[in-house]
Amino acid sequence: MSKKFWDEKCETMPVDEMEKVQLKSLQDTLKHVYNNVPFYKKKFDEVGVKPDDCKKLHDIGLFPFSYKNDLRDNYPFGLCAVPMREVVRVHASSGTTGKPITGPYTAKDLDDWSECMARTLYAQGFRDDDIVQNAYGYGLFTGGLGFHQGALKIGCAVVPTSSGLTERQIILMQDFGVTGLMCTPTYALTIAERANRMGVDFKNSPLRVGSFGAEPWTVAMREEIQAQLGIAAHEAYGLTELMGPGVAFSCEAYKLHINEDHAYPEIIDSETGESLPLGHQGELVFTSLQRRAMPMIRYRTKDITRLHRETCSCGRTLITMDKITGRADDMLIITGVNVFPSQVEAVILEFPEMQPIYQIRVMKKGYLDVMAVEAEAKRSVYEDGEEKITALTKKISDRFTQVIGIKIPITILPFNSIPRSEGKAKRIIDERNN
Ligand code: DLL
Repeated sequence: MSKKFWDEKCETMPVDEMEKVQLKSLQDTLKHVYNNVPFYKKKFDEVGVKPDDCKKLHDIGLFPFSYKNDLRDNYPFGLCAVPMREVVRVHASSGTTGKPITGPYTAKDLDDWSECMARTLYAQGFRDDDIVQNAYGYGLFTGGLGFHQGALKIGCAVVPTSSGLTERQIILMQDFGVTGLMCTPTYALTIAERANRMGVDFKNSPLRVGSFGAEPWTVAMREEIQAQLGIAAHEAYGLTELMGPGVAFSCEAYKLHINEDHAYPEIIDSETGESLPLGHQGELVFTSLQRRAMPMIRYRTKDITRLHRETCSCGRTLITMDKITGRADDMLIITGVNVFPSQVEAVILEFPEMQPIYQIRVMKKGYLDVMAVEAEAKRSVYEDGEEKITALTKKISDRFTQVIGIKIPITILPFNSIPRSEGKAKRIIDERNN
C-alpha cells in the first residue's frame, strides 16, 4: 500500500515539537552565519545582538532583516558560509534589474532540497509509476533541477524537456503517455492552447496531475488549467534565495503548507518592519534553518500573504500560507488605491468569454500613475462581432470599478495578440519612465 506522506514524522509533527526543532536549528544557523559570514557579523554587531540572545523562537525578532540588495552587494559569494570546496552547485536568478543573485549549495543542501521537493510532489499525488514531463527551465533557474531531483527521489520517470518548443512538448506528452506535468502556470496554459490548436485533447489522455509555480496565479486560473487540461493543478512556491521551489506546496485540500523545519516564516508589516500575528496580511519573511552554504536570516521576500495554524484535512500540521496575492514591488498605487495584478486577473476570469492572458500598462499622467489593461478574449468571442466586444468591455470595466474601486480602462484584444509565456509571464509593462 502506498504511504500517505513522504516524511510522516516531519509533516505531521505536533506544533510544540516542531517549535523545539526550529529553535535548535535557528540557534545553530545564527551561530554558523555569525562565525562564517562577515556581512552577518557586522550586521548583528551593529544592532548589538549575538546568536546566544536567541533563547526562544520569538527572539528572532531581535535580529536584522536581509534584503535582495544585500545579495547583490555581496555578489557572487560574499554571503557564502562555507569554503568553496564544500559547494557543489550554484544556481542564480537574474530578476529584472541589476546583478543576478546566487544560490550556492553543499551536498547536504542539495539532499535537503530534494527531500523538500519529494514532499511537495508526493503530497500532490506524484508516485513512482508516474511519467512526468518537466517543462520548467533547466539551468541556472531553480525550477528545472529542483523538480527534477524531487521527482527522481520519488522514483518517477522524468522527461527533462525544459521549457519551450511547445509543439514538441505536446507530441512527447502524447507519445510517452505522460501523467504529470511540471511548469509555470502560464506555460501550462500555453501548452493547453497549442494542444487545442493541434487537435489534441489532454482530457482524454493519461495526464492527471500538474505542479505549477514560480509566479503568482489566482484560484480562477487554477480552475481554468484544471478545466483545459483535465488535471489536478497543484502548486509549488519558493525562491532562489531560500533553496528554490520546495519552500511551500499545496496538498490534496489545496492548502499551501510550508516546509517549516527548513524555512522559518514570519509575516511583517512592509512599512514598519513590525511582526504581525497569524491571519494578518503582510510581507513574508523567511529564515533558513538547515542551509549550510548560504543561510538567509530574516530575508524579506516582498511576497504578500497570510500565515495560518490550522487543522488541515490532509493531516499535515505544517503551517499554511494563503496563495501569494502579489509582490510588494508589483503593487501599483493608482489614485491612492493599492492594486495587485492578481486582482485584475480575478476580475477578468469572472467572464467566461475571456482568457487568463493579459497585460497591465502603467503610465504617468501628470504626477499620477495610471493603468490600462489589455486582455485577450477567447477565439470565438471576437468572431461574434464588434457589438459584443463593446458590451463585454463595458461589463468588465464596471466590474473593475466595483471590485477594485477605481476606473481601469480595458481593451479586449483578438485571440493570440499577446505573446505567450514559456516561463514566468510578464504582466506589467511599465511605461512611467518613457
Ligand atoms: O521561482 C522558484 C520556483 C521554481 C518556485 C518553480 C516554484 C516553482 P525565483 O526565480 O527566485 O524562484 O523567484 C521567486 O517567484 O519570491 C515569488 O514572488 C514568485 N513565486 C514563486 N512561486 C510562487 C507561487 C522561483 N507559487 C519568486 N505563487 C518568489 C506566487 C510565486 N509567486
